[in-house]
Amino acid sequence: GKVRAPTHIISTISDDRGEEPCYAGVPMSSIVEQGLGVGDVISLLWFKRSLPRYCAKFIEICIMLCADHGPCVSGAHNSIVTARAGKDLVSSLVSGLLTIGPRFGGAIDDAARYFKDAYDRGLTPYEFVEGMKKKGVRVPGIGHRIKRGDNRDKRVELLQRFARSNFPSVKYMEYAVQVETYTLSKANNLVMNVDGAIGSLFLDLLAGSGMFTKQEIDEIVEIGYLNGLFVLARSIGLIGHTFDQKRLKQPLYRHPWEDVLYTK
Ligand code: Q5B
Repeated sequence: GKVRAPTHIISTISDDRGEEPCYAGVPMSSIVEQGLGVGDVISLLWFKRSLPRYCAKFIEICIMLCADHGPCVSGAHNSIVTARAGKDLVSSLVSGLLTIGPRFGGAIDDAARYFKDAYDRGLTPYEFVEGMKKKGVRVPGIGHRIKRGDNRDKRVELLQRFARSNFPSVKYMEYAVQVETYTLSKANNLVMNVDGAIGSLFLDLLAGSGMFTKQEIDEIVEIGYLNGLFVLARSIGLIGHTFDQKRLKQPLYRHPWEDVLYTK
């Protein structure tokens, strides 16, 4: 019979060999004709399945709410400085993206990992937070440079409100809220941030939608899909900041001497 040479690449999410590209088996024309959105496209390309409309809508809300947070945050600052150094769009974009990590925007996966582990093991918020302190690990998804107990992050409220009205269960989010109540009793800056809200709510989406097995959920959390939401969303803002600087014909950035503490 015919012998197939072993392939060098295995791909399971998309196929462009037919008349039109398919995402997880769904032809592009069908995506457009059904009026699907970017949340549905992410469902197909990242999770390899069509998710219920409320899940796709939740993904879209995450993307919209994380698209930008002004020029002063790490990512936008880097993109602005790079654009002002005369670099191209891709260089300016990636220099901003490279700041996304455990402190800035890239705490979603760890928030999901730690909240899931603590909730599934039945830890009280006190046991969880104090256990993290003993290990010298900051609680991912908690804390913000400008948000406070009396000036909460509106994005967190909006995500929680959507989930409370649309998700079958919000048990991980409620646990994260209890953790926040405890951390706020320690310091006013230890609010739940957008990474913590998305991390805990995505656990609820995965567990409550009935679309994923327990093994699949563990794999998604272990691989770390969720920082991808912030990376994708913030790219919109970083591209905007790059265009803004170029439109404004801003000169090369140089940080003022007065704002540096020169010391020996
Ligand atoms: N402490 C976010 O810190 C920040 C603690 C904590 C226990 C914590 C910090 C943190 C975890 C990572 C995380 C996502 C670095 C943040 C984002 C997107 C953004 C950004 C924007 C956007 C802020 C003061 C005291 C110290 C610390 C203690 C702080 N956090 N203890 N668990 N999580 N969080 N990142 O204000 O005793 O004095 O030594 O790492 O979730 O990135 O808008 O700006 O859309 O762009 O610099 O929203 O919370 O506070 O470092 O001076 O700490 O609080 O140990 O205690 P800060 P620090 P002590 S959302």
